[in-house]
Amino acid sequence: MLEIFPSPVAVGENIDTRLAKFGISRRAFVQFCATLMIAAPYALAITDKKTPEEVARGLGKVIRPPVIWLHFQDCTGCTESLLQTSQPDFGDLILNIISLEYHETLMAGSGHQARQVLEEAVLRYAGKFVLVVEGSVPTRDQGIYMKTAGRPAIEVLHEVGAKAAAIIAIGSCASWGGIPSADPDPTGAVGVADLLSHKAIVNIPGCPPNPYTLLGVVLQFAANGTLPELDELKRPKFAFDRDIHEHCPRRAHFDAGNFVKQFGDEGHREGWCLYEMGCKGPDTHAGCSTRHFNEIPDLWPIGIGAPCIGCTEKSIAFRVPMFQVVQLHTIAAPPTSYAAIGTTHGVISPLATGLAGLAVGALAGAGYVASRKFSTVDNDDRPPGAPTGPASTDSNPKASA
Ligand code: FSX
Ligand code: SF4
Ligand code: F3S
Repeated sequence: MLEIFPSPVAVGENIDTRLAKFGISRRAFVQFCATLMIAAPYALAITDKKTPEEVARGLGKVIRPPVIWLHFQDCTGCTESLLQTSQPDFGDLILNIISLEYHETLMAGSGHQARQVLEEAVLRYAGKFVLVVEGSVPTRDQGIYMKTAGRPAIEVLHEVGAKAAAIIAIGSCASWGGIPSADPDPTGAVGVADLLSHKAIVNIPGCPPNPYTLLGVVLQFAANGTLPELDELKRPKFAFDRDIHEHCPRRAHFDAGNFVKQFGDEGHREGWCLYEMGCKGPDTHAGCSTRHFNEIPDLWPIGIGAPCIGCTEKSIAFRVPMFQVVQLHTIAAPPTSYAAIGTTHGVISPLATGLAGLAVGALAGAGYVASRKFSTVDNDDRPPGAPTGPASTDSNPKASA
């Protein structure tokens, strides 16, 4: 962890007091902590506890962190993914765990009234609040593309950002431009880190990102004044240290050479690998394959049959064509030999021998698939019925179709 803040934020009431005041059940909070423990393992680092009840006891003592949330060029999907949880209590819970002082989409006020709320919050919590930025910032033509309360977005960001203790860029737009920065990038859209490089910034990319990653970072900061360890793109390692392909439920089909060729074909209906449809999973770091959205099993792009577009990668989403096949840089072929299978009693039954024969047959098949998968041989050269393999180049006829 990066020890960048001398002491935890210490303003306002703690989470337990707040939840009791608003009648939020202990059960809902414990359930929420259980989800958090899986999605953002930082919680264990904060409280050093092992069960959801223990984590809830530890987090309950944390002072609610003041958060100011600014919107720039975005679709509001980041906010939606935070609040549209499948458990009705969770939306309320989130708004009570953090102290959301200003949020343009959720607040009732507007115009001068809203502007005043922002100014007062910045003043009251100067040097203590977490600034969450959603959306990219237009930099072209003196900011004529976006103004709030008559002032260019870039000015507002500089003014509020200067007083923040830490800044979290939520979503790919705030991290490095996202959709608004796609070619031809009419507004000169950039991410927060491009404008406030001297500040402590955490990028949580994704379009939208996983909301539990945000909560994990905010609560860690509130609990002990630290930010999680980051990778070279300023993403928390706890959420972005693995690629999608590593834990993808369709990985067995990739290894076996079973690829969807067209949306709606038999392979697609059977849940085969989407690599040949342009899936960027092998080049994309994110936890989507193990931490699904809104607590609904299989609710993530590949889970519903869409290829990963690499939305958490600066150089992929909105840069590389959606159906272009990625080069395989780090994926090794399946092993050519396997550990011997023995029975626990040291006796090999005729049934086991039969199964072993089947397994060897299957492995020989897999070996054949592996050897074909990385070859440059055209699919037409393969024996009838043989599975196809990943492309050896990054060109895909679908991309130009
Ligand atoms: Fe961007 Fe957030 Fe994509 Fe949308 O607003 S990261 S367009 S999901 O929601 O900023
Ligand atoms: Fe999953 Fe995509 Fe990898 Fe196929 S290529 S196993 S769909 S991540
Ligand atoms: Fe984005 Fe790919 Fe996950 S498109 S949401 S990183 S599966």
